[in-house]
Amino acid sequence: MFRQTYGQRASKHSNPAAKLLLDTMERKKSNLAVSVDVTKSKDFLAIVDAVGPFVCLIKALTHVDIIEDFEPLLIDELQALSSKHDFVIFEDRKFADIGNTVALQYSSGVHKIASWSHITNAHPVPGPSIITGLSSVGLPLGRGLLLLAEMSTKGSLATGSYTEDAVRMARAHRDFVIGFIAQRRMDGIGASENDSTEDEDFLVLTPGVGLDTKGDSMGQQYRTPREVVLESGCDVIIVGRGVYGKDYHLTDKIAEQAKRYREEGWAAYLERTTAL
Ligand code: S5P
Repeated sequence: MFRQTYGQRASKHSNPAAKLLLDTMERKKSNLAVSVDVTKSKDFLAIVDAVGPFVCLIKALTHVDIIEDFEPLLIDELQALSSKHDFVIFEDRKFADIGNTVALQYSSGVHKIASWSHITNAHPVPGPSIITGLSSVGLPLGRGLLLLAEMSTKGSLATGSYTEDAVRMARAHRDFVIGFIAQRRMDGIGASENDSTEDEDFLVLTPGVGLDTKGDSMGQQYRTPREVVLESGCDVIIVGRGVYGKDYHLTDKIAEQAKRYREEGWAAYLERTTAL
């Protein structure tokens, strides 16, 4: 799958959210996702509108509990921007509880995530029951789930056998688990001899991407789009502060940065798919 185009891969996926994301990437020639971690709805919508033309996906309202002035209308506005700019919505909720609880968190409450977010994610720490819980809500709606198999932070515990078990859990639920938040390609990881993995195609969405710095003061670590897409075989680069920095209000500057990351990410992808 490493060398196949996003479009070729889209046609082989049965999960509607995976198909939608791959088709959107091909159509918009973008493997850039922007993560919008700001606290005011107004800033959130202004950034989404500015980066919308350049992204395949918005990691939003990431994380919905950050927004101080949340009102259900914000979801309608996000959906309108998703239609206007043609991007997929991923709520980075990082579910991590028992199946029954996550099913309620996903379907209900103020945010009703399953009703508007094409993709969401979960920590594999509770075991396969977290997938059972989330898929009872998300699968009938055509949603997709990513498992956090690795993290970008210094000292992450999601390594080694934890990562392998996460991939095994995904392999057993391929109708709903479409891939991972991880730092490298995961196809075939943790597979036994009896597993047939040739047609395996997990999407890998990768945070911890920055062109100008190597990290922050709280353990975040950045790699370049080239390292992530070409050297590690990941599919989507997730960029937050590298795009919007501290200048929430300078939408021209934000759009320029999004364009820059999109170009870098796409060049790395083209090199990967055309290399001999
Ligand atoms: O391992 C991870 C997983 C995630 S989802 N590392 C991460 O940084 N993230 C998220 O990606 C994080 O919660 C934040 O929303 C985004 C990275 O933001 P940036 O500003 O550091 O690019």
